[in-house]
Amino acid sequence: HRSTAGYSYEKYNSWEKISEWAESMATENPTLVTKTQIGQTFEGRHMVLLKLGKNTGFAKPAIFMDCGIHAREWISPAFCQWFVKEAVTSYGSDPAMTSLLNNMDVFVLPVFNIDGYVYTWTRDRMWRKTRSKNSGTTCVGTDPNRNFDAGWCTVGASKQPCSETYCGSRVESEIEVKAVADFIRKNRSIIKAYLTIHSYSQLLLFPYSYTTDLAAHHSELLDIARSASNALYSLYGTRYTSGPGAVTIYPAAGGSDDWAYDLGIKYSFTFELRDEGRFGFLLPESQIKPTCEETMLAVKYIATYVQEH
Ligand code: ING
Ligand code: ZN
Repeated sequence: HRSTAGYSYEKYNSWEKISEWAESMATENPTLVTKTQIGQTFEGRHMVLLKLGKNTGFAKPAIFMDCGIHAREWISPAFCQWFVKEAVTSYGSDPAMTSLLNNMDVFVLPVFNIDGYVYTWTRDRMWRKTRSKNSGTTCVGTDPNRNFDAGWCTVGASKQPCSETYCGSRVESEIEVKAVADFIRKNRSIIKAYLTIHSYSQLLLFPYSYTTDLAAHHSELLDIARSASNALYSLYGTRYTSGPGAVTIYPAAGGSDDWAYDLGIKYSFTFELRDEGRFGFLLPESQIKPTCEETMLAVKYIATYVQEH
């Protein structure tokens, strides 16, 4: 009897709920939503990926968006769920969403670090990393956003397994990171944009974070980020800062956006959603709706831009 009717987009949902929701989304919207698996987590959970887009019978350019790389950033998976809901409910009535899904596919990974997310629900609300075992220590987990092949472990990352920013034993040591990287590599010719959703700090970041060198497309990316932030601001006046990661937040190597950019995906952005620290990772459920509504405007701005370029 599983159905998405009555699903709570304004609450934080457990992985069990999200996983059943993803299944129902696909079965209830067969012409718009396809569910696939890109791999398994360290603890054996299926990594669910939703492909949103009107079936045209030919390959379309695509956008890849992931949520929940970091376990405790609960507003992030909430946004991916919100985005999928908005896609299926506004397709056919909202011109921007209709055009987007007619002309492109949007791959949505609702929770990247599922084992970590489950751990924040059951054991430690402030857990950040994966839940993989490390040899020679009882400390668990690697920071998945330090585990990508982008200046790996050179700056803003630690070689100590007990650190919150442990870069892992090698590039893509994390099975979840390998699954995402493999999927993006396999689809690199069609993926035009990579969006990764974190919290918190209200930032719209783009490469680079592993170096203070400016990206080749710095001014275009800055223009897009500023315009997307303006769109977001227009709804509730929430202020975002835009810029390259290294100088806007802190230098950090091994991040997914830098890796995607160096792979050739020009439109690569990291969102840091609400708030600025009052509640931090413990953003109240009352803020899910406004946060997701305003973030939709920024994501749709970027998606429309990418569609037109
Ligand atoms: N912030 C990101 C982090 O992984 C970041 C910032 C973005 C680093 C892009 C590297 C690349 O630390 C949070 N809140 O996780
Ligand atoms: Zn994060």
